[in-house]
Amino acid sequence: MASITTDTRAETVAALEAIDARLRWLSSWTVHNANHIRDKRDGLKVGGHQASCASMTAIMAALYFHALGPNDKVAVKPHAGPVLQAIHYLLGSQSLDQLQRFRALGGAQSYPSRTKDHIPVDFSTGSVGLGVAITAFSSLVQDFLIARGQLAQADAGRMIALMGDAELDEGNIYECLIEGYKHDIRNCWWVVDYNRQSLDSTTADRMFRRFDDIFETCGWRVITLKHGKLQRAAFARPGGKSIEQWIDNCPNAEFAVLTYQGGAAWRTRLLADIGDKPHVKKLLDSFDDDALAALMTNLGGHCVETLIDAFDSAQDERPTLFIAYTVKGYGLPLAGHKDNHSGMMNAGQIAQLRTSMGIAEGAEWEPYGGLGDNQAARLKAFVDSSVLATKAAEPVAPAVAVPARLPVPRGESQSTQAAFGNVLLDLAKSNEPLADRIVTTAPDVTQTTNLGAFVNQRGLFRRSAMADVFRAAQIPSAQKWAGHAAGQHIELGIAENNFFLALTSLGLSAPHFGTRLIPVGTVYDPFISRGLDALNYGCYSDARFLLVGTPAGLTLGPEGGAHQSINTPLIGMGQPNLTYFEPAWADEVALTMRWAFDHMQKPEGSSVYLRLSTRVIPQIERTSDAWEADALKGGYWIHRPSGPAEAAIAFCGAIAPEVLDAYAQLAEDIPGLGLLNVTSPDLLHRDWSARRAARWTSSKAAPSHVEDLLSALAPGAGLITVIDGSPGALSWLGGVKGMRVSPLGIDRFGQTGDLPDLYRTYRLDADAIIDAAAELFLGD
Ligand SMILES: Cc1ncc(C[n+]2csc(CCOP(=O)(O)OP(=O)(O)O)c2C)c(N)n1
Ligand SMILES: [Mg+2]
Repeated sequence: MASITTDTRAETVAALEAIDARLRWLSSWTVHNANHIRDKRDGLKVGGHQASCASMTAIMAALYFHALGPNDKVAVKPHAGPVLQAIHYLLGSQSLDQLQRFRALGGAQSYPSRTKDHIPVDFSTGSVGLGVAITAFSSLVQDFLIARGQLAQADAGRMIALMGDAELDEGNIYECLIEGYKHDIRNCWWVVDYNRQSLDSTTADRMFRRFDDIFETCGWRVITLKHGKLQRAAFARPGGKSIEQWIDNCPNAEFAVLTYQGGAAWRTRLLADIGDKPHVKKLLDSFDDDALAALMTNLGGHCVETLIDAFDSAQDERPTLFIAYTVKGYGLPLAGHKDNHSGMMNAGQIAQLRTSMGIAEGAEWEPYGGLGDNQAARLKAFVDSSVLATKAAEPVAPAVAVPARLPVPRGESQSTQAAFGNVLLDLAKSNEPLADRIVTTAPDVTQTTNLGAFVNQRGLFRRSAMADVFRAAQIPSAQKWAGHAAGQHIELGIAENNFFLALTSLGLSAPHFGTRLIPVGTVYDPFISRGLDALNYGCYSDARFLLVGTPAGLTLGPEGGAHQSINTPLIGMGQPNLTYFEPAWADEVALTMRWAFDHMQKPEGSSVYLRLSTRVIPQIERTSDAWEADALKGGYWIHRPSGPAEAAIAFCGAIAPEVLDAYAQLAEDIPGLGLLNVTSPDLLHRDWSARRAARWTSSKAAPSHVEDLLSALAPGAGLITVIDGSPGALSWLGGVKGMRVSPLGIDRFGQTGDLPDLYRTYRLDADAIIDAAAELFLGD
């Protein structure tokens, strides 16, 4: 790109300007069609953001058709989704039908979606801030793969975020900057559409110069594109300096008002403020009103030449923030109006825009409409010869073999958390190909979640080697913390949001980079909530990872209420693309981990969440493997109901000893009492709902697993459900066959205490279970 000739440059600029205009038109028309032309059946607003799109069309034209390399990946500002759709429409990789169904079922999505859109989308966006930060973590994942020889340095690309300026208000941006600095990330660009407007209003002037400091402190280069070429030329003329200073000092809101009002208003205001300065009046007189409006809004982010120069100047690896000044709604009658975020052009305004582009009525969807034949052919050739047009589709990475069984950690008494650590340790010591692909990560809880042994075996990942200073000084420690390029643990600071974004990036390594990684992340179960939106984002992106929430529930007794997770079972059940298991014993841990490693790799699979505990409990004796198949479907009978089969206890996880104790006491009085171990409330419920839905959607009538299980009980039997968490995770079992339920669980904040005290206080001990059974049979 450096050795571009003057002629080629002029042609490139002309082509990019023409694309900019086309993108502005097509994105506006796509939104207009969905809101004003397509049939509306429900009276609801369809929505879309013409002003947010127009703010970015020049940036996207310059990026996609000039700067983009073959391996670059881009996260597009959610509200500029229609511009991305329009780009692919010009390329011929998006259909008219999809555009016409923008925001309709099965059509182009409101915000770019990896899983739902029909065009290539590198990163989903929507929840502002997350789509930006994910690019930093994907740069890290790219470096991880390069360091391990799984990606050639020459195949590295840039991870690019096109962001709205309001995204700079999201705290996750700064958390990610700090983490990125620690890991020395590279090949990352963030381009801010700096229109100084958010949804509600114009943004604070006070932040004008602060972003530079913040990013530079974190090792980023900051390139500000404030003025376009027209403005720079005017500033160089007599009187121009005064105009430049006036623009630099103009408050955001006032700039926006004048932009909306147009040329005459600009002139009146400039003359009033600086008309008495030398040469200013003469300079202003040399522009008519339209030209003056064009000059005053010729900011860097709308000037193709300024944009390509900026992109061309940042060709090294250093992470770079481009602050591109823009006008929200640029080129549209909505420009600058503070209410323009959801504002839309009316029929007259869009017709005027169409006419101004020379597009005939009825030819609105013509990709190159309004251009002469030659010009259209030249522009199409330019688009077709872009790097983007030849970009390869995402690779399909081969699966990593998963051993038929993972050995069960030994020990008569164990916790599920320790068993998890030991399964990983066994793998780390093995020669299994799976072990080489596992990448562990944790938000500063590596040791306390039992990842330490794996890390000791496989090392910390660092692009440049990092000595274990304590070890070198011969100070005894169980942790060997040397970092090197072959390390398999990515150590993160405490910010849980970063943790989930890192898992997302790692979990997209197969489609992004062609190498499947098996990410395993541990977090204190209650702090899942801290990163919940990022977890949802990862699942929506269909990233694949194993999430381990541990310790969980009241078993964190002495830590107190803020550390005891209560509603995570409901998160596990409610989160799409995440399958939740809560094993009770070590053999269930090994079984579900093996299942997870397999399931995470299946096209129709998902991420998996294990909710574990540090509570050491006696292990169950098995006489065969017969329980395993049912356990992987969500539950199995430890004691199958027999005889009259009038009651059963259904439980989940580390509360098993209290349940077994109560069972032993109750079995004498309730003949045939069943004992159901629910390994996954989530799978049981999903399967049951799917079967109910199937009554209307298909002929599949096979009973769900939970129906099969509960059919072992007599009609009208009673169920006692027990979980160290929200009782709602199991109480629904009563609805499956219309049984009475006594649900036990936690629905109040926890408090400090030892387990006997807490189980008694929260009614989870054997006595409570026996009382619950009595209540079922004796009534109130
Ligand atoms: C986490 C989150 N909160 C709120 C919203 C709703 N929302 C959508 S866009 C927006 C403001 C966008 O402003 P900016 O990023 O500056 O984009 P612009 O449209 O100005 O280009 C808000 C608050 C959202 N999408 N995500
Ligand atoms: Mg904005």
